[in-house]
Amino acid sequence: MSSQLITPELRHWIIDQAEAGHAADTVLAAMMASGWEEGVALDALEEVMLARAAQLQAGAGRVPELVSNGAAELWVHDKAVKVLVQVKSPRVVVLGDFLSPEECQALIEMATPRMARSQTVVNATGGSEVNEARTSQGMFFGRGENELCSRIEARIAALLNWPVENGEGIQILRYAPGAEYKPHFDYFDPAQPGSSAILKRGGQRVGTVVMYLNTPEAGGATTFPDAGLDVHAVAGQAVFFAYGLPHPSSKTLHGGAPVLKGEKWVATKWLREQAFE
Ligand code: PD2
Ligand code: ZN
Repeated sequence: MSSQLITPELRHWIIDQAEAGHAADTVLAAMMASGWEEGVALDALEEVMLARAAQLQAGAGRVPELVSNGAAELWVHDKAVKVLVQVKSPRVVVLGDFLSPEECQALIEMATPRMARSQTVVNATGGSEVNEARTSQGMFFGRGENELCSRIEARIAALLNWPVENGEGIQILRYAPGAEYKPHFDYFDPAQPGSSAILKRGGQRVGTVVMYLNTPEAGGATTFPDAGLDVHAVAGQAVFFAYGLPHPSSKTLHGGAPVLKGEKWVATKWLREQAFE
């Protein structure tokens, strides 16, 4: 079996079937019903499941992943969303029209009275504190706090085939001119003593969606130094990235570059391995 025949969509579909508890026979029958020749389908099944077993043994869990039919525009829950750029390693997807102009504006308006200097989680203790690496202001909505948050959460869940319950509440950040978020990883460093307390609630973070609520006049890109990638902040667009292992080898080091002119507003959604209650 040439792995070139196994598209990422097929690979995910096979893994999803297995994880949903369907027997190999049932999956094979479904593949044959959609036109696969038996021997080829069997080889593909075996190859995907062996690779998956090796991945799990290496400690990598399931991660959120774009549900795609390969089209440049996808219908996601309640909205047409554009797939603008995809990077395989690190896994990064840039999306267009992810939020409507009205949704961006409403998030900014609802967040404005609740903004305070951003804090970051202190991995050593599990607490949080103001951090010089993060000169933005921010607030958190509770998950499902209002109809708009629920709608966006459902859209993200559908986009990435990831349960709404495994998501943290949406965070809003505002960067004034000169403000930045220095490069960091979003996962919790398992080696830090404070991480075990954080991980009890929902497990590791495995994916991030940063949604841009406005277009700064200059600066403010989300940078991925290990991938040589800068994603410009454009109102309504979003960048999704996933990290199967909480390790720098995920190449998901990323930062918010200084805003040079105007301000920058983003909404961030972090996705956990398990239900975040
Ligand atoms: O605002 C950004 O571009 C940005 C960059 C890096 C946001 C985050 N990280 C985050 O919220 O984790
Ligand atoms: Zn981040």
